[in-house]
Amino acid sequence: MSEMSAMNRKLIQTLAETISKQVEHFNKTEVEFLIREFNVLMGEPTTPGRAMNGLDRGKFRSILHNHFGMTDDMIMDGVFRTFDKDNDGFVNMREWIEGLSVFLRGTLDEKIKYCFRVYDLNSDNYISREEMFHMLKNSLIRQPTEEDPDEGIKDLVEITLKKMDHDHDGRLSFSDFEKAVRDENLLLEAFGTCLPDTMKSEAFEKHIFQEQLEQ
Ligand SMILES: [Ca+2]
Ligand SMILES: [Ca+2]
Repeated sequence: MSEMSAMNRKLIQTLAETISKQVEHFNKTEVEFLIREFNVLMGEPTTPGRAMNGLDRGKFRSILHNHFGMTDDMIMDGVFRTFDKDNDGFVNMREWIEGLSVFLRGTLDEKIKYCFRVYDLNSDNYISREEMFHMLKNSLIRQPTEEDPDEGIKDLVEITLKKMDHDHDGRLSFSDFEKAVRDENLLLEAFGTCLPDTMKSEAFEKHIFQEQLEQ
């Protein structure tokens, strides 16, 4: 092993140690693997002291597409926005690990917060009628059964509001959304699939945690 990669190894272990203390659902070894995968995805080795922005929107979206079969642009942008907590247009290493902690292993509470952020397209803390309309239209577009699909979607928005808008102000606050999902868990992904199913999630974990171990 060269001196350089030994140094990287040490750096990654130190970093993993720190991050694993702050991330809910990964242990130190898992964080180490996630850092390695992040570096592979970045396409360049970690160099101490060198500023790294992180995964840009395009790279991040191709991961969602290739590993999790996501195709919906609006949802993929929402997932990107939710991972990119500091809103700098890049998912950095820490955001990657914190995001995956919820994405792959989150509790219901964490997933409710996550989905709400994905669906709140303009980040104003409410899911508006317009946002619901766009997302439902987007996710239903492959089923052209109605003569005027927009009318059908508007009806669906009203039905959804009736079910979820507990304080009747015509939009969903976080507490409306949270209450509705607690009563009926299926509403978690009411506006589009933004979490991986068990099979994809397991395959991704296997790819990160086992295949690397076998190398
Ligand atoms: Ca960021
Ligand atoms: Ca909003």
